[in-house]
Amino acid sequence: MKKILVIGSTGQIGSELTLELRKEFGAENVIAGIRKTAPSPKLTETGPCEVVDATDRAQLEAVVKKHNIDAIVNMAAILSATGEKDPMYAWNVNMNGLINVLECAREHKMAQVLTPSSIAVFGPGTPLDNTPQETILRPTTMYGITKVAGELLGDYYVRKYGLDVRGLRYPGIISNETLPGGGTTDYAVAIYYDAIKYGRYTCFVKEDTRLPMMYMPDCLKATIMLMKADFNKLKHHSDFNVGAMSFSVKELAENIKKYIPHFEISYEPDFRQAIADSWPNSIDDSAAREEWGWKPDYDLDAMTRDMLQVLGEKHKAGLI
Ligand code: AKB
Repeated sequence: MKKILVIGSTGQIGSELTLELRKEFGAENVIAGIRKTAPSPKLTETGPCEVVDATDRAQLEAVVKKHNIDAIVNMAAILSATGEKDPMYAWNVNMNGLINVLECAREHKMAQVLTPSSIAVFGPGTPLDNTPQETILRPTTMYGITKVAGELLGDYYVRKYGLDVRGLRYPGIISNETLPGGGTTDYAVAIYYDAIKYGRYTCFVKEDTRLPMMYMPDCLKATIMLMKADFNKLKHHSDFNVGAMSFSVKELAENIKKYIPHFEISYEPDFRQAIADSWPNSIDDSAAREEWGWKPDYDLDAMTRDMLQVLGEKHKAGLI
């Protein structure tokens, strides 16, 4: 890979992944694809930026030609909760954006496309504990439907055209740089911000809701490990389960209380409860471990200590 375009560079994962890829592959070789008119200086000052909306094929094509792009990381997606409010919007961005990326990569004979999937591919009927790599995929959200279709499309382009397409099923991702938006797992980020700012949090899912989660440094590590993995050693392509930790909201709140004893939590479940209930408690990521050596670094306690320290400093500095 010589020139990488990251679509969705201003999102929760995209914003940190773009900077990490610049360290890994050279700042001038990683083009931040942005949609916002005012992206953060961290993106604009550390390497090239271009306005790219993946649903606009002509615009994507122009950026690819201008920078001789030979790999695309497609981080643009409408997540589960926003997708339930506007299913056609989710379909348009997640499906039409992806097919444009795949077609563009095929026509330009690109070296690689990385397009993430999610635990949202699972649904009722999927085993909830240690959910296997190969299992029932019958999601009930539009986001999940687009992610299953995306996995199938990715594998189709590998088989039919020999295009190197890779993807991993992200669990809920927790980070302290850019806020997530429109996901069901967002509570696991918001709880830390509110613990620091107000000492209390009202959660939109019940206390016994348990989901697979991952801290951002592990998410970046997994994504880059998969991008660098030897294609010939991969038996799977677009659908790797990746795990790190799994906890209930109650366990998360208790862990935060260890460091902020006055922290209080209350519960007001909304429509996102049904989405969370349709997703696994924990997942089996042995295929990722076997095929490209996946191993996470962070557990719940290590993540909490880091989150509270970073957000505590940002709060003192008036940044949050
Ligand atoms: C969401 O909650 O929609 C996302 C996801 C699990 O893919 N964070």
